[in-house]
Amino acid sequence: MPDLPLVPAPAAVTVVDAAPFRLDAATAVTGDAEAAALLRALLAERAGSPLLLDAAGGVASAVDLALAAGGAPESYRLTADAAGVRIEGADAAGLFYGVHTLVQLLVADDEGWLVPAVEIADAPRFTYRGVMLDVARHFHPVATVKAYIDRAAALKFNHLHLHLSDDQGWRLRIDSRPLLTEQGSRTAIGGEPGGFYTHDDYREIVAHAAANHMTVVPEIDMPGHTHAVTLAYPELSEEPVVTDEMREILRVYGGDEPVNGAPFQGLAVGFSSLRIHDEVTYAFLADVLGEVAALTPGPYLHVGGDEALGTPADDFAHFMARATAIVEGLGKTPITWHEAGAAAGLSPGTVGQYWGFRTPIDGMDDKTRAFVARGGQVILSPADAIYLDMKYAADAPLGLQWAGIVPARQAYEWDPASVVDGVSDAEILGVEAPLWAETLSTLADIDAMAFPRIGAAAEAAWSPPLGATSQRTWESFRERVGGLAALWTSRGIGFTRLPEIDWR
Ligand code: TNX
Repeated sequence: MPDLPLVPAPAAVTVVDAAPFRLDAATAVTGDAEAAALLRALLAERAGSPLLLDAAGGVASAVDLALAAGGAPESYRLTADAAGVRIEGADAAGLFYGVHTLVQLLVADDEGWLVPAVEIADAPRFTYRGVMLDVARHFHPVATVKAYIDRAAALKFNHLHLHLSDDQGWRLRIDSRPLLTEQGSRTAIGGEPGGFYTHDDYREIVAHAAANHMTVVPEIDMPGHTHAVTLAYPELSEEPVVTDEMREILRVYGGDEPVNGAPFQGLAVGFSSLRIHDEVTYAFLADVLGEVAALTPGPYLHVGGDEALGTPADDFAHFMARATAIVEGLGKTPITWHEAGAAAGLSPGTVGQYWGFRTPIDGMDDKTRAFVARGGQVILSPADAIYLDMKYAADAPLGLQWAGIVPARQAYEWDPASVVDGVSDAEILGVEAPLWAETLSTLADIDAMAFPRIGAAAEAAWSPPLGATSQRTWESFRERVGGLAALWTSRGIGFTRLPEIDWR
């Protein structure tokens, strides 16, 4: 019998040799009202019509949803047998995750819907489980972001990192610096239309995330990746530093060389920089970061720091030290990409996000350990495993391949504690799967790249280490994730039917 189609794999699952639970119009939901409403909505979506008790029918059985003190944060227990289903959540998030697990368990037979007899005890490995969406290279409207939140939350991700600014566009209205969006948001890669979020749009995203137990992590990427600023406040920017390598990328993928004051619609990275030794730059940071912090209830503010290729190392260090100090002064915890680990003077406690390979090269591991030495933790996003924009096959129509082709098995078979020596569970805040949007214009594009490999990232973030349970093997994963095809289809998710997966 195949493993139950649960992704991410729970900490402990016991299949009980007993009759299943039958769920139908005579099944009542009792207990926590919020979780009950979620369950009704998810079951109706799965079944195509309301599935649970309507007031007219008599009650034959129940799904009981309860908060129960004592478990680890976000944990839950689920038991099902012929008599009923009970989910106990340690907190509201745990109950939410238990409900999503129940929906994954649902199977159809000739007479209706069944839940196999099981006992599940589940809790996350890491507290930070993130997905990142790039809304700068291509702008993605609020509805798309909300849809991605729904998809990620169902896989037990609890942070949404929004990459809000880059060379190609500035995507969040800043009232104190209105030209950023008035001038800097109009276009996207390939001449496609741009866009930006108003404060109300952003609040709507934050609220939708919160309703799905997700925290928004806004990123303003600096000092590189800031060409869009030149459209609005040219006095803040250096002249572009364009290398032969960048010219080659522009030749292959299309796009003109960057010129300050003109929109950049190509794909090259690393040519732009804010002015490091000019105080107007730090007044700008105080305005922008102050406003972003005020709009953001979550504890983190990401200030980028990747690929500042034209910025001398000392200047880069000076800038990142000041940027992280500003974030600290706003009462938030700074996050930066791993390059900033090398910056002496970085604010202690800054979280480092590792985007190197499963096997580090070029001192990426030293830079990453430096965050820990300063009292910070690390988020792991190894590019050749969980960069969801990497092509899954050489002939994939979308995606990039600078970190190689990443089949689902490669996305799955790595362990967060084995990437950087000296960075294991205690030093790891969590795992995040970025989705860069150079080649992705629509929700259908996002789905096609993210699914199914997002499931592998979910397991790295939530489930026990590889091999620690019988489910944490590639063979089990390819069966379990394949068993989610019908659920994903009912939710409108346009996943890619990778031949590696055992789709059912
Ligand atoms: C690298 S990794 C980037 C992004 C690109 C991405 C494409 C990192 C922090 N920066 O600027 O969009 O590769 O995969």
